[in-house]
Amino acid sequence: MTTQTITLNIQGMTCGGCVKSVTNALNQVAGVQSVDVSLDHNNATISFDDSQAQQNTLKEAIEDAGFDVV
Ligand code: 9UX
Repeated sequence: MTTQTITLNIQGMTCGGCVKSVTNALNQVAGVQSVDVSLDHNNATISFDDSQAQQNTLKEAIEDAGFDVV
């Protein structure tokens, strides 16, 4: 297994509750090892096992939580 770290830019987060929603959504994806969501930077930095998750899986989890990945 290989750990990959990516940063995705997110549109639509306006408060700490949004940060929590995105963080929870990402943590529920199989293979995700760590999540750091920033309201100031409008992004999420995610480390994941690339045999279990893909960039697109992570993007979809964020979108399902109600936010846009840009
Ligand atoms: Mo804050 Mo975000 O009250 O969906 S949680 S705006």
